[in-house]
Amino acid sequence: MSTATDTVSSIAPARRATIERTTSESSIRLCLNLDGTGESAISTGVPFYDHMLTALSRHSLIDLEVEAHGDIDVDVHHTVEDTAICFGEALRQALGNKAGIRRFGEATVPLDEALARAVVDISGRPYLIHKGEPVGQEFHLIGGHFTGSMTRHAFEAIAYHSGICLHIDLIRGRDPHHIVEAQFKALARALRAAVEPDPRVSGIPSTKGSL
Ligand SMILES: [Mn+2]
Repeated sequence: MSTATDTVSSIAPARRATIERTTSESSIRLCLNLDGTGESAISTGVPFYDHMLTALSRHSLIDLEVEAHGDIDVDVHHTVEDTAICFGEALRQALGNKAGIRRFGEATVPLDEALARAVVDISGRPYLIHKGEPVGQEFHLIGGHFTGSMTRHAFEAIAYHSGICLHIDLIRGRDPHHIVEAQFKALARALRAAVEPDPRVSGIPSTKGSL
């Protein structure tokens, strides 16, 4: 029978984080709640990236607030990369010691003709494998402002700064917008599974005892 004390002690600390990061190229405030409902308020000054981060939040059920001001008059590069760095850092902080999580997540997501797969291991060891985009995807200016090459760069920043192992494969796709969005949605669904508490896991899900 559980007592009031047991109930209180069994409540895990809130899995939230707030990151504030300012450089000569960008100023970013990002708040994230792993146990959210997919609510977001995103403003990066890069409309297509706002669309991708909104999809990332909605389909991961990670609540996400982003207010980014960057030198997008130069190029979207710094703002996109730095926001991804903040997302990765927030993910790492919010996960804490990673006790009780599923750790692994995998999702294959279609968007019309595009199909993308993401596989995540919350391993504590940053790694990215990103394959399958058609030749020339990196040169598309999606929405007239989002360079296709930034898709991989954002995934790199997320993986390296959160300390997760991330494999993303574009299985097929033709439309540049669909190709990026399918990958962000696959990442979202894989992350949703990987960061989710697993009631059968006690402690840190690693034979090493730490992640
Ligand atoms: Mn860069």
